[in-house]
Amino acid sequence: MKKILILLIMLASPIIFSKDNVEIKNAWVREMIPGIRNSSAYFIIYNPTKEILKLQNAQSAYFETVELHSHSNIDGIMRMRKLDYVLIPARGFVEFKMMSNHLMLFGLKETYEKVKVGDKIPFTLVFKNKDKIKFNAIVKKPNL
Ligand SMILES: [Cu+2]
Repeated sequence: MKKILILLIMLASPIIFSKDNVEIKNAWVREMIPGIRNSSAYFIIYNPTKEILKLQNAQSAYFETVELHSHSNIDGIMRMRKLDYVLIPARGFVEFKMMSNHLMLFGLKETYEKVKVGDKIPFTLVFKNKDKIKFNAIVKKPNL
């Protein structure tokens, strides 16, 4: 029983690093509503290095502007706030998820307005102390 429990904990642990590369997982973009050009993107970023990473910008060719945002509920009022940077702890991870940190996507470009569920949108993350990382995020309906 104890062995099974340990195995389950290992399987459930998101911090299993195979190599020394920063990894992006479970990246997705909230399905665009017709007529609305803004959306948000979510992912988990793993930092297996010994250094704290400073994420300070994000870009996508599909959108005019991408911002790092936080989301908080203060006295029942939902607020989003632009962040200047997000720190990814050494040998740790940060989850960008609904009602929390996210990439705010402004101004879907006309060229890409047919984007639909299942399509992939390219992103680039820009760090102060590391090379850029590119990844694709899949367009999904949110699980509300
Ligand atoms: Cu936002």
